[in-house]
Amino acid sequence: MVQAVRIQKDLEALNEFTATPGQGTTRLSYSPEAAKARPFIKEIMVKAGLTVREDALGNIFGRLSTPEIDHKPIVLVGSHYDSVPNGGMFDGPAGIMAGLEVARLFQDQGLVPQYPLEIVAMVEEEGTSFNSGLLASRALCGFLTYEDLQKLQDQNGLSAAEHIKNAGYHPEEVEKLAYPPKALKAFLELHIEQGPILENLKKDVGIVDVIVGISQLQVVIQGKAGHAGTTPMGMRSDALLSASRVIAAAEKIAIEAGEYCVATVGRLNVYPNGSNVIPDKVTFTVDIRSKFKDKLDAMIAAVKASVHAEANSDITVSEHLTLYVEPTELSTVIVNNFREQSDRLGISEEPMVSGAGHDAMIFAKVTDVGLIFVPSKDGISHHPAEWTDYDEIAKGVEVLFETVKVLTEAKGKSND
Ligand code: HGY
Ligand code: MN
Ligand code: MN
Repeated sequence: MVQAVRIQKDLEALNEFTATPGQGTTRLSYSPEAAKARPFIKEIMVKAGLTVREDALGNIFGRLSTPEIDHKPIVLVGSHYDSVPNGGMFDGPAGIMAGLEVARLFQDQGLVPQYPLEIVAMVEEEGTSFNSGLLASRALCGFLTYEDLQKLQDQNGLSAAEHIKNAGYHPEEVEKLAYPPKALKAFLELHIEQGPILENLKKDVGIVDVIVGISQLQVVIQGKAGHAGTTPMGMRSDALLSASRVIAAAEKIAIEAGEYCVATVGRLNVYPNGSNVIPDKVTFTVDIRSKFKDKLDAMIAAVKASVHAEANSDITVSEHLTLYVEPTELSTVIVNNFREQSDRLGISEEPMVSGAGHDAMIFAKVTDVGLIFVPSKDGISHHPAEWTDYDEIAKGVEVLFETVKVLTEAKGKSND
């Protein structure tokens, strides 16, 4: 029987590793908080009967297997342990602890998988560090190169590769991390919904069939600094004014694109950032998403056009995509299994589109993928008030556990 209290204990303990205690969870990849979290994650994986390894990026794997089945494709279950700044304690960790609880249930019930079961805690899903999320899953699925890590930069211009190296890991080995083709039988992720639907409909779990397409556009606008008092309005090349027109345009573009289309400017830096200095340079991100590929592409093109419309003899602009993942349909085999298990267990379920991006959308390019949501209180996420009751997580774990048993063709020790 799923034990919510074990999930609660692990989540509360992991949440101790935050740079902003009392102001939500801030655990960026390769931060001191992440470094403290790793031994804890490894320890609870070992206690759950798993064989633990860590890869060159700091992804942590717990494996339940036997020599007879070691060569067979893996059922991988997990999520990420990095966060957004001042985020919530469930976004990512709920999926890792769900996987761990499944492993403990195998241990409690003496279940022996006929396909290896791996629980994974992944780095850098959020993209907070280098404006390019889903980093671990892209590496594990073979879509990330060392060159990519050398090109991605943090806000101070330090490359992702240098960050990873400074944390004691090996970015130069990133291309060796990918699971070989067919090495995965399935990838399953439990995640908080991060929206209000399940709570409003009073449903226990969401079974995701589509994840919206997600993109991150990095924009740089270069103007000319000047004195705020002595420079006449007609003689300015104000980078922030240009950026503000692009930001307003992005909102209009998304509203006009209709349902399941969104655009967000969440990160913006102004240089030199003096209250009496005309902004010289502005860098900002535009997060553009849609359930429909054609609308996603059209919105990206329209936002890019609004950036270039700001260029003139005194203003230069540049933009490039740091992330682009098409809308992703998830495996009907696993969606149906989740539904069958939920119905059999008397757990109410709702078919859902995910407006949030997840590692699941990358794994869906190489294997069958299932994503199961549990409710978010008031639909809040990426915020300290993010909350999901542990009993609600436990219901999602019950469904996950049954599906993992099916996919691993688990047998009781008794009926060998
Ligand atoms: O941004 C997202 O959709 C996810 O929370 N990384
Ligand atoms: Mn997440
Ligand atoms: Mn998130």
